[in-house]
Amino acid sequence: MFKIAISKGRIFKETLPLLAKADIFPLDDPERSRKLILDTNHTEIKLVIIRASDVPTYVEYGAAEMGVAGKDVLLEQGGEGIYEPLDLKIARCRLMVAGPPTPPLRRRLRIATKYVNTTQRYYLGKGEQVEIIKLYGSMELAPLVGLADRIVDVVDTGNTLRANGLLPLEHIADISSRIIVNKAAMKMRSPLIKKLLQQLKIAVEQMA
Ligand code: PRT
Ligand code: MG
Repeated sequence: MFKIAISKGRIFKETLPLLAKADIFPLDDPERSRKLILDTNHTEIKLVIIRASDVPTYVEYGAAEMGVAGKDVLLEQGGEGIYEPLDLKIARCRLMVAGPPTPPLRRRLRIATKYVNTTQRYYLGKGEQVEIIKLYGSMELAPLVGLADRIVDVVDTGNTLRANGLLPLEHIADISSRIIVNKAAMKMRSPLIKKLLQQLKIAVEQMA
């Protein structure tokens, strides 16, 4: 069996046309089905449907040979023990510092984010001491209720920031989704992986 780990939602939707160009078609729709392992038109290839932030873990441990993960998730988790051979250029967004137009409440900035490690690294690089508060979602709320002065989150259209009276302040990184591959699988399943990567690379170039 060859498992490709992928999250449902935007990454799944945007990966589907690329997989199609590599002649991989899932036989179920993860938005409708409750199945976590989806069959494809190739009996040996399955799609494993998991949380976006769990994809690198499955691939690192070899529970999936390949995966699709946002660069934001890879930056946060270190991306150690896995290869990152191809940028799919999908699910693009920017990792940003955002906050209200008003000056911060505290002298030492308090930052709410689910990207704790990336935020730590970013402010260390700037030589700025900050306090980081770990949240699991809806970061935009934190400055509105005085929990934090700033947030670090991914921004696409900026509509969510605007709707909550927040401004994008600093750009940390451009984000897109990457193909990741288990290191042992890269050797053991090399012919299949090479073929898939070649087909996906052509698909990405055609989409550009
Ligand atoms: O939802 P869950 O907690 O399971 O995980 P997740 O939120 O990480 O998964 P998902 O599917 O929402 O996102 C998967 C990946 O998509 C992320 O890891 C990013 O690499 C990428 N991506 C691209 C985004 C966005 N664009 C994006 N806009 N992920 C999240 N958002 C959020 C953003 O934070 C904001 O709150 O969507 C909201 C709307 O964005 P605006 O700027 O268009 O209003
Ligand atoms: Mg989400």
